[in-house]
Amino acid sequence: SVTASDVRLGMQASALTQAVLDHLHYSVGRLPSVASPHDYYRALALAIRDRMEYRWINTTQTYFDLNRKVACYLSAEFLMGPHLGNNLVNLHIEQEARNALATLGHDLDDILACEKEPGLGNGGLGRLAACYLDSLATLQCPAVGYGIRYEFGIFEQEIRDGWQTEITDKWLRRGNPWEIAKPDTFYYVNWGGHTEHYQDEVGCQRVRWIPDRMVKGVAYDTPIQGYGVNTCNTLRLWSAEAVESFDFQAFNVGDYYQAVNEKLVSETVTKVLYPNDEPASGKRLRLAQQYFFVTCSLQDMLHLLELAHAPVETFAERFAVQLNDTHPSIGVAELMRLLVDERRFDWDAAWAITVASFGYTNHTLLPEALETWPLPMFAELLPRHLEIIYEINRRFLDEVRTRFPDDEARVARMSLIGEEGDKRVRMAHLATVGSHAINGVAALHTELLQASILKDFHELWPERFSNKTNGVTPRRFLALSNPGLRELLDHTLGQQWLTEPGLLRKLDAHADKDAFQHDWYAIKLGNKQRLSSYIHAQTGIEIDPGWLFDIQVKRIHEYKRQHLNILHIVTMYRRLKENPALVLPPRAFIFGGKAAPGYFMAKRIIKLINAVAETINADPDVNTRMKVAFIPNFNVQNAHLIYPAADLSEQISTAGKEASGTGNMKFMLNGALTIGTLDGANVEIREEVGADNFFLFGLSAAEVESVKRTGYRPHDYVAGNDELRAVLELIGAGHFSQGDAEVFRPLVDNLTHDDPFLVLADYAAYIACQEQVNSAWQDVPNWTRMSILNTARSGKFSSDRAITEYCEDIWNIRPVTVKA
Ligand code: DL6
Repeated sequence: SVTASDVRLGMQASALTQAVLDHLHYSVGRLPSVASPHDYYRALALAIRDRMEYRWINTTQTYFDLNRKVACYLSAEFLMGPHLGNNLVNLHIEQEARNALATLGHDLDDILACEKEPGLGNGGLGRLAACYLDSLATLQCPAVGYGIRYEFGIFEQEIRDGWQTEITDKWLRRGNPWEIAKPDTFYYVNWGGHTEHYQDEVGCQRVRWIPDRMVKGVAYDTPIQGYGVNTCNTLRLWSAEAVESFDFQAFNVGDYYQAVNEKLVSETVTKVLYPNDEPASGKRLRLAQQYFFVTCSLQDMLHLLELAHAPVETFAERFAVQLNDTHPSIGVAELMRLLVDERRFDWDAAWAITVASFGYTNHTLLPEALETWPLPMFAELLPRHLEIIYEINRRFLDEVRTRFPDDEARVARMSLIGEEGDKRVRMAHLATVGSHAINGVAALHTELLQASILKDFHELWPERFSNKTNGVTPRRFLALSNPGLRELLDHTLGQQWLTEPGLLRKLDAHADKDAFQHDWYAIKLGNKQRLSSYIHAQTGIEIDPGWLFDIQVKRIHEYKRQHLNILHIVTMYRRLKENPALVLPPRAFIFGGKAAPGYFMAKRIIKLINAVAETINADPDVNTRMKVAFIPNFNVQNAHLIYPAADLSEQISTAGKEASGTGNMKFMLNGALTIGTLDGANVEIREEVGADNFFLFGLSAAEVESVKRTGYRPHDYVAGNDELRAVLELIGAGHFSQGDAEVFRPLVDNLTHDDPFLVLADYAAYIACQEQVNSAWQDVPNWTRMSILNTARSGKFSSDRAITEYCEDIWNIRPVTVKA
């Protein structure tokens, strides 16, 4: 029999069955006989949350009692993916949940499919933050993720007539069982107004900010369960609400509608996630969002210090505050304001605390993605912060002048205020100057960072720079999403590989064994069957699971070069049309990814993929040997089906442009071979797996720079390569667009006249490399062997390794055991 306490906490199937029935009754309010799968989803989610809540409270209590230093990961994006499946894995109760639901007449997989994932991120940067939270909890490290509870996350993508259309992501429409609203945990956030300088009672010059608008940031907490441990950390997301007193004021003077309007305006702050990949300037609301979540988070830390009766002077001993890109970098000025203006610290003491607390991770070198804010806009929204930034800059540039006398060009380059064109605040400089540790996200990226955009800073403070190569969590991206492979690994290695991914290396010894290869191949085939059914259901396209699955899923961007992939596809299409007897192993070219809504070229690339797909898939001359599919709405949920099904992972960005990539790691972990350039973490992937097990092509980052310096003329490549010319002509002439020669003209013209990402320069090498792929694929045992070696050597790319490095080198955070 199931006791009352079992209903909340029991891990056996019988207790879970009872817990689901209880929640169906008391929380969802539905009779089991009429409850929908979604009702069961909610009931099971609430039952699982109960089990985490117990660990969550213990964890919070343990950190508080022990006064341990906490990592505070500040990120404007957390792309968490569906929670339920992951929590079942981390609590080790998948099978029990499956049995419990079966007793109630439901299949766990159908129930998991009901979850609407919180898409509170654009891509790699937000998903990295989510992997890091998983690792922090699994490694039992005290940590909080701080971010924004967007009402609408990343848009949902539908493909209509081959074009991307954006649909509002109403992820909260049916509620969110994973979060707990904390209406009593809130902070005020001010905007606008002006500042006043005054002398305090002891004769010190002080500044007071007189804002003219105010909103409230309210906490919503989500538990983050570690794998196989009692640690359950917190993701705290802030939601904007109108301040009641403001409403009442208007109400009292009789303007009820103004009061309601005030409320609407206040709450727009957290309405919607901005797409990245668009020029990062000029978006006032975005700066407001950044300040909003950063001040709430810093005020929360100060409040926690107060609760612990710890002096503010110990801030940096209690909190390691990591800036996930420049989005939270206004935190540097805000902590100074909180300490100097509100806590009356003197400047130097406040600055020492600030720099000791912050670390900054850079995620991009692309100039258009580097955040700068026009001074007038900044001054209007955050007048006091602008004054603080001027003062930080004045002191910092004095230091630069002392170290590098008579070098005013250097001073101008390093200033926090950019003076080329309209004056702007350079957020990457603010983040760098305000942090004791600055890192890139892959070895090559860190090198380039130190040699390019932060070169002067690296010369000034070399000791502050380090590399932290990204990582991904093997719990979500293998155990949860590839259950077949998980079982084989558990059986071969024992379950410890999930927390000690170095153990995967032991697979090396099995890579040549026939029986093992046979099992491996069968699992991959099963995964391909699964994906094939999904693609059929989503697009109507039928793909034979026995074909080579060649997959490129990621944001659509010119630097990621989905169009290079398309040029290869069209090349093969032409060859097959011209020579029907050509021997070509059948291949499915699979794409997925969203384009920023305002990104003209990226949206045209999606249209091109779909147009080429339509022509090829309908052509009996070729469709027995090649097919093309674009999976709509790439997200974490369908990523679970995609990565495990790949034979070939396309990582073909222009060298020097992809900071790291993490999709490349997820594919590798699931046994895909990579075709790629020497870019981002590809370099390290190739080092780990060995050059023989990686398809390398293309210019290196140094060669890309040198080609650009000496004057790149894409037209020369067209003139020198008949096949390339024919491929571009075919696309340009409207062969894939029913004769419409206009639709792809901008793409073809851009490639032949400008080609900023050197697609044409790498074309020939890419085609040649794909021929190597074809011959390798035909040797099934050897391909399977290479696939096994990819998984075997992927251990380095676990987010546990990355987080351990952050904890040891930057944060000085140590694990804490939370008792049961
Ligand atoms: O570090 C996570 C991820 C990298 O793997 C990608 O290579 C990089 O493009 C991405 N960067 C961004 C930048 N967004 N902004 N700003 O998403 O970060």
